[in-house]
Amino acid sequence: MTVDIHQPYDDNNIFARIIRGEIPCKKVFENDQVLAFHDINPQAPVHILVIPKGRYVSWDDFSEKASDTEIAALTRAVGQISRDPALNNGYRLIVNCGHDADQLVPHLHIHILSGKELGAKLI
Ligand code: DGP
Repeated sequence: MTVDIHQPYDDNNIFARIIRGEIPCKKVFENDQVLAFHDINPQAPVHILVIPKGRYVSWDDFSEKASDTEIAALTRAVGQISRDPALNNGYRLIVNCGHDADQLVPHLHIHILSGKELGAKLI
């Protein structure tokens, strides 16, 4: 089921459970504010999900309610992960937000895709 941008945060969503360590993940980065791990269904040779540890359903929610510290932390984490030599040839960031973007997991996540020519752009 797709995410409704305005739905309340569900503490049992899959990424909340990954943050709590109840479900394993292949971790690539972690600090106090951010966790990053490999996507379970990779769409490219490199497919990493970067998530804030705070309770945010979507970009909509995060950009309105997150502190400047959380916003900076997420941005810096994406930058740090993306500077890995494996991504030196370029990468694409995708954030699906709400129903029309087919967001499936109701916890904000930034997709980092890399490791091949990624093909046609939507825009
Ligand atoms: P989106 O459509 O933007 O909501 O993408 C959700 C992504 O989450 C999708 O690419 C698959 C990934 N995903 C779903 N469940 C799990 C899981 O349990 N572990 C990991 N690592 N990724 C998951």
